[in-house]
Amino acid sequence: MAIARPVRALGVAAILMWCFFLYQIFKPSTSLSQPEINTDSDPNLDPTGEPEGLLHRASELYAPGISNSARINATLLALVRNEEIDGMLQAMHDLERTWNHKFNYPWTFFNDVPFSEEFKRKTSAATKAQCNYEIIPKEHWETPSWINNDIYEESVKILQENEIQYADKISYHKMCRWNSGMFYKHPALAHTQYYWRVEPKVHFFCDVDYDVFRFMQDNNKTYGFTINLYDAPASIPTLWPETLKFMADHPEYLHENGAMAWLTDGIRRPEHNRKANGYSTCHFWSNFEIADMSFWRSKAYEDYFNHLDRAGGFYYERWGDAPVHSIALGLFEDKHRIHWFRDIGYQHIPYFNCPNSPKCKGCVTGRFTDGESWLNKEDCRPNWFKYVGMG
Ligand SMILES: Nc1nc2c(ncn2[C@@H]2O[C@H](COP(=O)(O)OP(=O)(O)OP(=O)(O)O)[C@@H](O)[C@H]2O)c(=O)[nH]1
Ligand SMILES: [Mg+2]
Repeated sequence: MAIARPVRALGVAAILMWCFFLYQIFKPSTSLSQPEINTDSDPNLDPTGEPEGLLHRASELYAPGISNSARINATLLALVRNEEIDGMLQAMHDLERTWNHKFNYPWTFFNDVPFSEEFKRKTSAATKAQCNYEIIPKEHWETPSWINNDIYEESVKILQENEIQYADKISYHKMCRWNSGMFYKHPALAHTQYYWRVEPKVHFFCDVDYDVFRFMQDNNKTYGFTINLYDAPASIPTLWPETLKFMADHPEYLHENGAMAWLTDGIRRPEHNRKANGYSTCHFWSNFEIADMSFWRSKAYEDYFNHLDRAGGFYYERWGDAPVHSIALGLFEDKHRIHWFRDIGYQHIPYFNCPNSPKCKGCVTGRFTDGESWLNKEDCRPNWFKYVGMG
C-alpha cells in the first residue's frame, strides 16, 4: 500500500527530530571537546613529585650523632606545653616516620616553664636525633611594659564581640608575639640558621626523601609553606595601617620583586580587604614553616617587628605571627624565594595540604578541609598562584 507523500514527509521529519533529540542527550560534553579553563583548579589534584634539581638523599652521613654529618645548621622547632605531650608525640611520630628518621635533624623544644621529666623522657624516646629543651627567658615572654592593662581589657571585650577566638587568653597574645619576633633570638638558636616549625597534633602524610633544609639552602629559599589562608579581619584591623606607616618611614625596605599584589588583593574577597583596611588578609599558615632565620634577623624585619610591638596590636588586637611573618615576607623578600612545599602532606585542624602522590597516605587528595564546607573559601592559595606561581 502506497503511503501518501505528506505522510511520508511527516514520518521523515519525526525520525529526524527523534535523532536530533537523542543527539542532544548523548552528545559528548563540551568539556571533552573544549576544556573549560578553571582558574581555581586545584594543583594538588595534579600528579606531584619531588622538586626539580639536585636533592640530597638519606645516607650514612645523616646518621645520628656523627661529627662530620651532612646535616646543615637546622633544627625542628616546637613551642609546646607539658600538658600537650600526647599531641606532640603524635606530631613527632608522623614527622619522624615520613622524614626525620632518614635525616636525624635535632629537635628543639621551647616552653615558658621548665619541661617535665615525663615530657623529656617521652619526646627523647620518639626520635634517634638529639633533643634540646629550652626555657624562654622572661624578657622574651612577658607582656612588655608599654602595654596598658586597662586598654588591653577593653580591647579584649571588643575582640570578643567580634568573635575573635582566644582573644581573652593572654598566653595566646604572648605566644603570637614570641613567634613573631622572639623565637629566633633565643640563645639556644644563636648558631642555627634554618628551622622547621612543628605544633602538637599536626599530621604529616607523605614520605619525603630529600633533605628539605639543604633544598632551601641550595635553591636560595627563605621561606617554605604548605597552607595559605585568609585571616579574620577583626583580629588585625590596624595591622596594615601600621605597616603602611612603617613603610612610609622605610621605603628602602620594599623589595622590587615582592608579593605586594598578593598582600593587597581586593578582588577575590573585597570585604576582607575593606575590613582589614587594605590588606587582603592572605597569609602563610605559620604552624608549618620551614625557613631561614637570617630573614627574621635582618635589620628590615627587626625594625618592622619593633614598630609593630610598640604599636601594641599583639595585645590590643590579636595580631598573629602568621600575618606578621607573611606581610614582612611579601614586602621585604623576593617572592621567588618563597616556596610552596606542595609535596609535603600536612594537616593542622581543620585544613590540609594533600598532594596527588603515591608517597602520601592517610589524607584525601586535594581535600582542603574536613570541617564545614564554608571553610573552603578561606583558601588563599589561588591568589598566591595567580600573583606568584607555584615555585
Ligand atoms: N609553652 C607554651 N606553649 C604555648 C603557649 N600557648 C601556645 N603554645 C604553643 O604554641 C603553639 C600554637 O598554639 P595553639 O594554641 O595551637 O594556637 P593555634 O594553632 O592558633 O590554635 P588551635 O587552632 O587551637 O591549634 C602550639 O604549639 C602550642 O603548644 C603557652 O602559653 N606556653
Ligand atoms: Mg595549633
